Amino acid sequence: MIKFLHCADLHLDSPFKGLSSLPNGLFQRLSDSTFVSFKRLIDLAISEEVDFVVIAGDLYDSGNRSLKAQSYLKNCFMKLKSYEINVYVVHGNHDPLDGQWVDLDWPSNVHFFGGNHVQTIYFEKKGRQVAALHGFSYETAAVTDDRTLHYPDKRDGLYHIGILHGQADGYSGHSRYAPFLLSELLKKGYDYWALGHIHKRIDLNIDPPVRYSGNIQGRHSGELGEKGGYIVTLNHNEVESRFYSASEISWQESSIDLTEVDNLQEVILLCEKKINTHQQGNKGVLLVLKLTGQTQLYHELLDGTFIEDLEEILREEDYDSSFVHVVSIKNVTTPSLKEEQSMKQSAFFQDLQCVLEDDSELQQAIYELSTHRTARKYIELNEQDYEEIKQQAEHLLLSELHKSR
Ligand SMILES: [Mn+2]
Repeated sequence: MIKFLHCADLHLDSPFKGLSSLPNGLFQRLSDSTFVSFKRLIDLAISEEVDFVVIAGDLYDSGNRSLKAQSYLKNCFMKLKSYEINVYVVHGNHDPLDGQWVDLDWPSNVHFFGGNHVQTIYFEKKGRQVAALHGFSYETAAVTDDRTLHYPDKRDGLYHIGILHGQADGYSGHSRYAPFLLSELLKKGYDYWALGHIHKRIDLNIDPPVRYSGNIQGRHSGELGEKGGYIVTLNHNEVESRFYSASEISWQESSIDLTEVDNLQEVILLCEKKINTHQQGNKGVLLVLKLTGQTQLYHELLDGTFIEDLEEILREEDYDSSFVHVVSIKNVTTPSLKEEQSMKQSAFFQDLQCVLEDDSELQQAIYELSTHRTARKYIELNEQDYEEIKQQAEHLLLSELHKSR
């Protein structure tokens, strides 16, 4: 039997760009959150008495691994060493081997997979080989070829674990690094595939598990929910695994339907109620609220001042223990039926619908952004993002139309 922790995409020392306007105490807690989350996982590995820890890439957020992140990691690994727990690491597209960084000496329980080719490292228990771990690190950020070919087949009675930082076929929205087909992974006959790269928990296959553990701390409103790692036990042909949440602060999204609501006072109450349902233990929550529904309040909400004031009213003061902080309130309400009918007759509205239905218009509008050298590095737009841009543009234009009537 072997027991291990599978985690990935630590992105230690993420700068949380674009969130620096959050209140001071909160931003500080967010800045520390990747570290706190990883420490929880290390403590979990120790209390669960695992044999080893597998980290499937992107330990650091940037190619020039920050010294702070490196020494933190080293301390964590040394702690694991004192419990005789090994660590197996591959580097991903965010922390490839060709970056520039201060080279630290790592404790002997830590094994880094090399670049360029798939390497096999054996895990021994009481002097006997019990498991084979296969993997590779990104030698440069741009590993875009399928490397599954180079993973050897399982041909013995050991437990075999594949570690791969890459993009499963059919999952859009992430850059195509080290793409692979699930069917190719299954052919290897391994007992477990520890995947990294996609920041979401996904089981591509149940038995044997082929799994993305997701990242360990959500970094923006696109990375919703609890984040953490899996404790996995392999016992002959049996697999048992359990997800443990470790994230210090979770991103959440919630909708409030205003269809039946006819005054702004009630909107405030509904928001406060919603916020209360998101309180949890001693964790922090960053909440995006969405106002939805066909409502007679549509007009009053169009003038953004109420929403701005509402955001202000709902703000917390204290970010020390548990909190729910409303990051933003998105107004996606639509006008009541009667209103909508009269709107639909306007020529402006009809033009707007034509533009929205024509995808090339949107492509053209954001062409400059998506081809900008610097912007391209930070922005990866997926289908959902495109839909959201469209929705917001529609909303903005309609509110202009209303104001001018
Ligand atoms: Mn990543």
